[in-house]
Amino acid sequence: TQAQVITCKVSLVIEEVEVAPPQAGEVRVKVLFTALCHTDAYTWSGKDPEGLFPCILGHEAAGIVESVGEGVTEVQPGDHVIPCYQAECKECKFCKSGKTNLCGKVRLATGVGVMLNDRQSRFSINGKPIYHFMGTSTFSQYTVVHDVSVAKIDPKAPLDKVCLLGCGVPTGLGAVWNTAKVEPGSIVAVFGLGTVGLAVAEGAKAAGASRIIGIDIDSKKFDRAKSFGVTEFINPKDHEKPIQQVIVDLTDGGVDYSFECIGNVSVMRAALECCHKGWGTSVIVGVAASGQEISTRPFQLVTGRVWKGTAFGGFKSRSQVPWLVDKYMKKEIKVDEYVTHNMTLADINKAFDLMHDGGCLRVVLDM
Ligand code: NAD
Ligand code: AHE
Ligand code: ZN
Repeated sequence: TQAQVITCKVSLVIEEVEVAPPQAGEVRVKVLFTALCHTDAYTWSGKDPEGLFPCILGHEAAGIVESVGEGVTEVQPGDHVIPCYQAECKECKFCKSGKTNLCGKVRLATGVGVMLNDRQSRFSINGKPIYHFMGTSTFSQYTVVHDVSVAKIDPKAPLDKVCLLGCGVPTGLGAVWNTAKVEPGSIVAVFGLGTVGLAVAEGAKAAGASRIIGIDIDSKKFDRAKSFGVTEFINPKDHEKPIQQVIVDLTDGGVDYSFECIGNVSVMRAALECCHKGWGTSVIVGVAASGQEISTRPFQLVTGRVWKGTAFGGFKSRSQVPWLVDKYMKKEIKVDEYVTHNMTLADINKAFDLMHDGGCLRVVLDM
């Protein structure tokens, strides 16, 4: 018989890496703390069409500027910063549009794991390049990022906590505040009660939502979700009817806003279809694997439902991450509550294993 392909597990390896000095428009950052986000696991799984290996993953972090390249004016060595995978140059067509937080300046380079200047990587092992990831590569004690991809923050903010403001928490809050613009009194459904889904619930509560329905296939998620604002829970496994029908029946015709925070295209469909006829809006937050596509009957949109998506919650990174840090310092948004585990870089493989545990939200690695 012919030998078959074998699917098996591999570990991330910890290697000595050479990190080149920052070139013009670049910043070298000493990463002090980094958290793991499910997007790192997604790219590592091989399902990300932009995944290029070997690379250094990681994009939810905080650190201190070590050195800057020529022409960098907005940060200097010693500044406390959060790397931003969604850049903000303030000059490109996207940044000037007033319609999006996406930035065009460095995205083509970051999508292929290199820096804009010379289309090369700043990481190498024995002269062999190692690719960057999302323009951040924070699973490294030092990284080089574009100056448009770094937000200077209050030096008093605890870096072991505010590293979370590099991705998951802003994504959930911003999906509600910037993308959906949830109004007081709204009925909201949140699919997936991980960090992103809980931040959606937190944002919806702050926006004055009257009901926040949390949907997860892991009932262990429910208790904790109450303190983030979820008012009712549904486990689709407890129902024979499609989950969208269960929700429509519970809400007199559907919710005003729904958020898919999983990355599952069938759930994305359910999230759209549980929205109220005429106005219900569904926001896709989860990242689905390469080759996956969404579908629904066009009639769902013809009859007024709206399908949207969000990247980094629509926040303009360099302008608004410092504002989010200030809100955390004033105790206006939660951050500590999303950190369930603290480990060191040496334990990164254990940290990835923990992400599959129902009790885990964010693991923060001390670098
Ligand atoms: P997570 O794994 O912690 O949370 C996902 C939750 O979904 C878990 O609680 C899991 O039990 C639940 N779940 C899984 N399948 C389900 C199903 N069929 N029905 C209901 N619940 C189900 O992940 P996270 O870190 O919160 O990230 C969520 C998603 O958001 C990921 O896809 C991540 O890549 C994506 N993400 C997107 C952005 C963005 O800018 N758009 C930013 C950050 C993360
Ligand atoms: N490379 C992936 C896309 C992944 C994706 O959608 N990333 C989100 C951020 S996830 C953070 O945890 C995002 O911001 N997307 C907009 C952008 O410019 O990348 C794929 O599937 O191709
Ligand atoms: Zn992320």
